[in-house]
Parts: sequence; structure tokens; C-alpha cells
Amino acid sequence: MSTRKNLPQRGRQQVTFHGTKRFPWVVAGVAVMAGLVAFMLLCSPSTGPASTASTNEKDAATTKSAFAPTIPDKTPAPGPAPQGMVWIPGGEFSMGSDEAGESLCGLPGVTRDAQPIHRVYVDGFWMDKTDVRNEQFDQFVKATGYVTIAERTPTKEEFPGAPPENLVAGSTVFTPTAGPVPLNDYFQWWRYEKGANWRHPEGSASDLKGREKYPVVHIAYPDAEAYAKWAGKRLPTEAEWEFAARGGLSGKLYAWGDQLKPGGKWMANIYEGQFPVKDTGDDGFAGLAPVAQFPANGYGLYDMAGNVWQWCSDWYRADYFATLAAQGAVARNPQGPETPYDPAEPTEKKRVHRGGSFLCTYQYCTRYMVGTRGKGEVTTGSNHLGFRCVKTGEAVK
Ligand SMILES: [Ca+2]
Repeated sequence: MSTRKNLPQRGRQQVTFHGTKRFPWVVAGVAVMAGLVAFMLLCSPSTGPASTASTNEKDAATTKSAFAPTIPDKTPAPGPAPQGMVWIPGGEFSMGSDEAGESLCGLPGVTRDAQPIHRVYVDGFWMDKTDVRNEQFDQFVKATGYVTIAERTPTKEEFPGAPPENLVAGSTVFTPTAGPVPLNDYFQWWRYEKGANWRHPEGSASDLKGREKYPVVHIAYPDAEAYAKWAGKRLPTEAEWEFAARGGLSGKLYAWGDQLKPGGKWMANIYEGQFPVKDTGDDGFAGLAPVAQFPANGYGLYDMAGNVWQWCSDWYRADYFATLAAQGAVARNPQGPETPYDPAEPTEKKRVHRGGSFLCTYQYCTRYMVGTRGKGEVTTGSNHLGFRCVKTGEAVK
């Protein structure tokens, strides 16, 4: 099982290698999970059963006030949709999350970096209906010979002083624990797996057979960018992502409304059961799911909550929404802050993640809530991080 003592002990010292371009396993785990850790520390599995969450949902839904209606542009799509994409009309909307959502996890801080609610305008754009799939990423790699960061062997030059035995390509993989554990040390359920990468999601013994339509994972930011460029697309800004995820609705907790399971129906692939021991798979999937297994949102987008986190092009700053709100005007096509800054890890360069993953649960994360934010160090992938692309409207003939 994955426990702290299974990690290469000398490798743990590499935590001090801040400022390098690439982070081997221990640093990788820290970077990917940094945002989650705060929640894990604060919110234990004893927070309450799902029924509590659903009561809180009702409270949250009735106490919202900062959201104003979404005003979609009336301009039609500039042409026929590129394959696999839908037109997101653009317009003005209320972005972010408020205190009401925090009650879902019974802890402070879940939505803090997504506050306050502020008005944003985005131009219309095309967006991939689904996360990028293994079969698509395979086409890209075959056409270009691209090698992802997780497949590259870390070099001595990148990590001077690292013991040679630690300079091995790989990525971080989630592993359930044998029994309940305090949620204050993610080394208990994340491990660096040598040979793990997009072709081998759980390590060298695993492969993509039958997983063609699963979202590609173990994708670092430069990998996602390289794919997007090849495809004639780009990564979404955080504002584009949230406008699209809300699907024309305003102020809802989720991409589909205020109930996690409307009419008892699961709407996303998340984690059920006691984290990180046993995912009961009540939503139909214990672990990653193929794309588009749940209903699309109002704009025809699948999996804008759960399954895999998605990269956005914005640098992450915890105070960015507050900065925009303080300007007092509608923020037009915001591109993110000039520089990254995460107070929890000030030396790491992080970009925004959105949407949550199959590992998110009311016990500590709940960031399948549409207005909440995630973040990750740019060279770090894991088996619950993927992406989807967008395309500027004018670029389509
Ligand atoms: Ca699930």
C-alpha cells in the first residue's frame, strides 16, 4: 500500500529544489495536491453524511444574493462547429463562489479564493465538448513525436544534487489506503510511480487498451499547450471556462443546478464512500470514467464537474478575483494575473485547474462546485488531471 515510508526517503529532500523547471515525484505530489491539503487538514470524513450536504445545498441555494443573471450574447456562431466543439455564445455573467457553498463541506476556505462574486464579460468561442481523450492525444503524439514531461527522465542539470536513483521518469498516482487515515498527509494516498505517464496511467504495468475514450491524464501544462497548438486551438482562460461551465445558468452550485443529484440522478463522476479508503462507485464509476457518461450542461459540454481537473491558461493567484472586483467595472475577457502567487507555496509557479475530479468528495473537496477553483504547479501531472481546448470564434472559417 502507499504510505509515507514507501516513498524514497532521499527523494523527499528534493522538496527543497524550488525554482527548477521540473519537479520529481515528491515535489510533484506537493504541487498537485497543495490546494487539497488545506481542505484535508480542515475537513474530516466525520463532517457529515450526504444528507447533511443536501440540506446545506437547500440553504446555500436560498441564501445567495450576489449573483446577477447571465446575459448571453445574441451573436450567432461565426460558422459551422469544428468537429467535437460547441459554440459558447459569450456574454456577461457573475463569476466565482460565495460563502454559501462553503457550508457543503463544513469548513472555511473552500471558496475563499473564488470570492467575491464579480461581473465578467467574455467573447464567444468554440469549446471542446469533452476533455481531450487518449485517442486524440495519441494522434497528436504520432503526428509530432511529442514526449510528455512525465515521460522525460529528469536530468542532473535540472536537479543538481539529486541522488541518481531518483532521476527516473514517472508521475503521481492515487492509491487507496488500507484503512481510514487522518486526512492530514497526502503522502498516504499519493505515490510517485516510476513509468506512470499518459500511456501508462497507473504505471508501467497499465496501458490504454479499452481506454481510448477516457480523458488523457498525467498531462503537465506545457503538454496541454503543445497539444492545443497542434490542434489549432488553445487552452481556455479561467473566465471562459467558468462561463462555459455555468451553461447559461447563474449562481448555481453546480453546472446543472443547485442539487448534487437532481431526482436522485448522478450528474458527475466524483468520489463516494470513505476517502481515501474505498470509492464505492455509486455514480457508476470507482475511478476514472470515459468522457461523456453523464448529461451535458446547458451549452452541450460534458464533464465540467468531476472526472478530471482541467488546465486553464490563467496563472493562479488566490487574490485575483478580489483584485478584479475592486476595479468596480465588468472585467472584459480577463486573462489572469501577470504572475502566479499561491500564499500556501509562494515559490511555485501555478496555473489554474477547474472542475474537480473523480477524487473529489464532500468530505474534503467539493470543488466539482462550478464556481470553485483549483491550482497546480505547471510541470506536474497526475492521474486525475487532464484538459480540454477552445478556439477563438474569428479563427474559424
Ligand atoms: Ca465516481
